[in-house]
Amino acid sequence: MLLTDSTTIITRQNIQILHIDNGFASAEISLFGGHILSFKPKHDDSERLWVSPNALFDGKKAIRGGIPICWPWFGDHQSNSKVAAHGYVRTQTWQILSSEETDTGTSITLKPQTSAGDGFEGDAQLTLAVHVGQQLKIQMRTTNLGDAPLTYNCALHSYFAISDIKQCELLGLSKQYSDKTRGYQMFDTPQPYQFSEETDRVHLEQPKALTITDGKNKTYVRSTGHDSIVVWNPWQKKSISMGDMADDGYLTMLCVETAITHGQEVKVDDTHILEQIIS
Ligand code: TA6
Repeated sequence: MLLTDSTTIITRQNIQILHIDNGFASAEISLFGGHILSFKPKHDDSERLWVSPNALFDGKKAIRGGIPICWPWFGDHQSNSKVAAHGYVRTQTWQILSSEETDTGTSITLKPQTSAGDGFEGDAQLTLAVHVGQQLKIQMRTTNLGDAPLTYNCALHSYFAISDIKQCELLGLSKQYSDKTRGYQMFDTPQPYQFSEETDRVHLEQPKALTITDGKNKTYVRSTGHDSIVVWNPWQKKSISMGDMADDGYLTMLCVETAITHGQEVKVDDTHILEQIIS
């Protein structure tokens, strides 16, 4: 296996995890799902990502927390109720394509076992490029290998660690959003953007920079290649209903997802890149 000096393999239940520890940060990437589980910059040693204490590491169910890779669709499939929500790559075992130490950190590229699957007609290759440095830079690269344009949706479904959702504020969104909890009706983004109930929103704007503040810490989220930002907190009732979430799990997490939810076309031989940078 291609490993660098700062990378080791650890095992958690049935899953192999890349543990990266360099001069800038430590991080963990599960080979199940190509799923980043942890990012802790050395300058403040503060974990940016949230993983449920009840998450399953059985190699079957998507891990609750970290950064699930939703591809080649987001949410429920538009026409096929038999296929899993958020696509089929977050429950595959991925393989390392390359790893490299650079003067700004550790770069790892991975790909799923297959980019083909029920529910997607495109002939594409998905690769994930992760750079662990002072910032965590994640790129989902979708290359069209076919002989016709393809269209897909996706998300870096990032779960951020916060001290208390009731003290949390999200800065940087200002336009309208579609509210899944209210029949996908459109509403204006609240100012200040605070949380007091189940929140499941697709913001139809492409902010380059967002800030999550909880009164103690600030997490910065920068995005490119997206058409929307998804914001999700299940709140208490849904947390209780989820077996891989503690009843009060909603209190210390917030999903801010860099996403394509309205169809991204990729021309033949082209590559679309969805990028999220966390600091
Ligand atoms: O990103 C928000 C969302 O689509 C919610 O509707 C909720 O389903 C969440 O993703 C988690 O989905 P999962 O399939 O990981 O339980």
